[in-house]
Amino acid sequence: MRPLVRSRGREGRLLVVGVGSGSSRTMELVQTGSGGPVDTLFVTTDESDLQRTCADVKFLIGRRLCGGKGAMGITELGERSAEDARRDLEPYMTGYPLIIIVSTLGKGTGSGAAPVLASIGEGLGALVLNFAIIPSANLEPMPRTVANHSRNKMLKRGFNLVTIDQDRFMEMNGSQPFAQTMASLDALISWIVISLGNVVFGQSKRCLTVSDLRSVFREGNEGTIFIGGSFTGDPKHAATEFVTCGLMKRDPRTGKGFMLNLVTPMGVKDAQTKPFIEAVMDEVDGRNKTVFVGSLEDPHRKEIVDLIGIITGMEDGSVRLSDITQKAKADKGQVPQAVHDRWDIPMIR
Ligand SMILES: Nc1nc2c(ncn2[C@@H]2O[C@H](COP(=O)(O)OP(=O)(O)OP(=O)(O)O)[C@@H](O)[C@H]2O)c(=O)[nH]1
Ligand SMILES: [Mg+2]
Repeated sequence: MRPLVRSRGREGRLLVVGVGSGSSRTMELVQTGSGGPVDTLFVTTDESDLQRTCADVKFLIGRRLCGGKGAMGITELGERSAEDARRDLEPYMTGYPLIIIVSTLGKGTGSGAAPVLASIGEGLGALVLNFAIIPSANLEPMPRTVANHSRNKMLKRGFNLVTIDQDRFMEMNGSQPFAQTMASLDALISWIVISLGNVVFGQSKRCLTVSDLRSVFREGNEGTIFIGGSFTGDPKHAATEFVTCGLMKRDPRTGKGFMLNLVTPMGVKDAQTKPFIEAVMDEVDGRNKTVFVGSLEDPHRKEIVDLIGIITGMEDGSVRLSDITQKAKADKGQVPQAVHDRWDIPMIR
C-alpha cells in the first residue's frame, strides 16, 4: 500500500533531495543539523545506502533494473531507474517552491537520476537548484569525464546548476586524506544548504525569496559557491577570502547574478554588516551584477561573520584566478590563510 503523502504546508519549506551513494552523508548532515524549514528525500539504487543515510523519506529506485545493488557506474541504468519511479516520486516532491538536489556526478545513479529528479521538480513548478559535485581529475579521471558530460547535458537542457569541483575544494581545504576531504566538503555543503533554507524560509534577519534566486539563475544557469569569513571588525579579510574561495575555477568578477547570504552572531547591527557587503561588492565588481543580499543570525556563534555566495553566469575559459590571488597578496601582504579549519566538520551542530 502506498503511504499517505501530505503536501499541505510545504509552501514554506525547502526540499533537499540527495541522489546516489555519494550524497548520503550530506543528507544525514542536513537532516540532523537543520531542525528548521527543511525536508529531506534520499533517492538511490543501492539498498546498502539506505541504512547509512538518514532522511525524512528514503526511496529505493530501479529495483527491477539494478536489483538493489547500485547502477554499477552505468548512467543509463540510473536514468531508467528514476524514470520508472517518476510517478511514485512525484507526490514526495509536490508543493515545494524550492528544491535543492545534491548529487555526486560521475557514476550511475547520481549522473543518471539527478536530471530526472530535476525535471520532476521543475514539472511540479518548483525552482530547482542542482548542487552537482564533480570528482577529482587526479584521483578519478574517468568519473570526472562522465560527470562533466552529465553536467553539460544538464546545462543544455536549461537546468540550474551549482557546480562544485572537488579539485578546487581540495586546493582550498589543503592536503588532507581523501576521505577527510569528502567529509569536509559534505559538511560545508550541508551547512550552505541549511543556511539557504533558513534565509529563505526561516527566521532570517533579512530574507531572500525564491524569486530572488530565480532572478540570479536567470543571469546564467550555471553558478558556484563562494565562501569567506572573518571577525566582525575585519570585513576586508572576509571579502578577500570570499573572492579567492570559489568551488569552481571561475572569476567571480565576470559573473552576472549574485546571491549573498551573511551569517552573523546575534544582535550584530546593520552598521557592522554593511562594511562586509560593501567590501564584497567591491571585490566581485557587484555593481555590474543582479544582486540579492540576505542575512541570518546564528545564536551559537560569537564574533565571526561568514559570507556565503552563489555567483552565476561567469565567463568560461580564461581563469584569472591568479590575478585575484595576486590582488589579494597586494592587498594583504599575503594570501589569506583560510579560516577554514572551521570547516573541518562540526560546522553543523
Ligand atoms: N562529496 C562526496 N563525494 C563522494 C562520496 N562518496 C563518493 N563520492 C563521489 O561520488 C562520485 C560518484 O560515486 P557514487 O555517489 O558512489 O555513485 P552513485 O551515484 O551511487 O552511482 P552507482 O554507484 O553507479 O549507483 C564518486 O566518483 C566520488 O567522487 C562522499 O561521501 N562525499
Ligand atoms: Mg552507488
